[in-house]
Amino acid sequence: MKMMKYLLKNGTVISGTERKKADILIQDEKIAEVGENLKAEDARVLDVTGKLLFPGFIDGHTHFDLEVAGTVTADDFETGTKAAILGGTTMVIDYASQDKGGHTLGEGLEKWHKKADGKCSCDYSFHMSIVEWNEKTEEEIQDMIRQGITSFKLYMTYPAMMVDDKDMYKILKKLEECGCFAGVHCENAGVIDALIDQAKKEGRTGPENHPLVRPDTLEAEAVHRLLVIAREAGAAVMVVHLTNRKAYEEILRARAQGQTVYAETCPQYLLLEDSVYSKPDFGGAVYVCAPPIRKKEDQDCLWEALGKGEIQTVATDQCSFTLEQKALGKDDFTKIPGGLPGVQTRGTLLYTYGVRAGKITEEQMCRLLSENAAKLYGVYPRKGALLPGSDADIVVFDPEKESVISAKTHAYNTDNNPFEGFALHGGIDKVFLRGNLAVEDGELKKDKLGIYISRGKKQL
Ligand code: DUC
Ligand code: ZN
Repeated sequence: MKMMKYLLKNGTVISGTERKKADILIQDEKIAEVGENLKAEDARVLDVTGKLLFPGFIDGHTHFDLEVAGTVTADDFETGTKAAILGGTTMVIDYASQDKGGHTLGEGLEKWHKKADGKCSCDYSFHMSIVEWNEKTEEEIQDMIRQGITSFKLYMTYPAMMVDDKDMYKILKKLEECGCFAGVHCENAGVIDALIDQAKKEGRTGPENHPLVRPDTLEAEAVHRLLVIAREAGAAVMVVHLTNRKAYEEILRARAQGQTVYAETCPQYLLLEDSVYSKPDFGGAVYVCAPPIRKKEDQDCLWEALGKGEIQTVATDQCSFTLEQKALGKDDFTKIPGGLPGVQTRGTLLYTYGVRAGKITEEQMCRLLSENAAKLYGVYPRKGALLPGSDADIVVFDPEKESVISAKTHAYNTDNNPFEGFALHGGIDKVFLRGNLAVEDGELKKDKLGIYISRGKKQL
């Protein structure tokens, strides 16, 4: 079917390095031209005066349709990617996983394709979580690369997923040899288990104990250990969902020694404080995620790091549950399924509390939400850029639109939102997905247009 041609007139085009007034001509799935005074008689002209035009946001960390603690996330690829595109995210990279017990990466990938295919309203790809390392897994890395998977995930916590230091070293080394890298969940599993045992012995069962058994020091220790192992392996590595100053300082220390270390953080670590875990009536359960939400001084540190360009991406770790699901841990906080929704409001929160607050610039926002992820995950400049030839994934952002986040109006399949009541100053006006006007006036006009994106090697 012939696609509509669009001409976006008089917008402000944002890249990672500049903002400029320009028109954008969209033809088929691609950006055909970017420049002043563009004309195209057969195009639908949209006046975007006063609007910011960002490359479609990329969320490099989501968990849709994932089994956690005996239940499955409330949002699957269908509802999750609808929420994503309504928030300006035109591509998600979800975590596929190998299963423990002699299973292959290939099986894991197939399982995730089945979960996602035909259901997505934004484009998608997968990272592959490696939970078991043997000769077969090692051989499969090249298969993964051939199938467009160039980034991997390793866990230093969670018994069903974690790898030990020996395998960590071997995996990081192999990935580096192949031009790939891993994002690593850094928390010290053993000491966390000991602190949980202690809490249980003392009869402490509520969600306020969650941050106490997963302190910042145990994240920092794992980051330190990871970076020592990565140094020995000569491998670049990424720390995902970085939450606190002590862990951040470990990254700076390793970088000062010449290591390549990428870092990701998430809005919940930038905007929420650990007092949320003490909300009455089991209210703290909504915020249970790992690593936990930290203190104000950690937020300040993360914002400062974003401003200095020391953190490369802001993703979400989207992993949503209903209150009923959270109540699985009513009598035992360790049974509360961990995770929060976030994929819909990453851009608007970062604009409101980052750009408007003077903590980051619009160009930095572009890098943090789109350009850096595109480069790291091997899809630049097809994604992450508004250049001739790029996919026409475009967020038309209204800097003056105001709203308030609420579970009553959000698109997630959940009845809770950790950012409930947060005022937004800046909102999504329109979203194009590969040349299709998918979101207009806050509504999804075209759904399930998302396709699997095969990725290349990193360029950052
Ligand atoms: N942390 C969570 O809270 N949920 C999903 C995975 C993770 O790392
Ligand atoms: Zn995660």
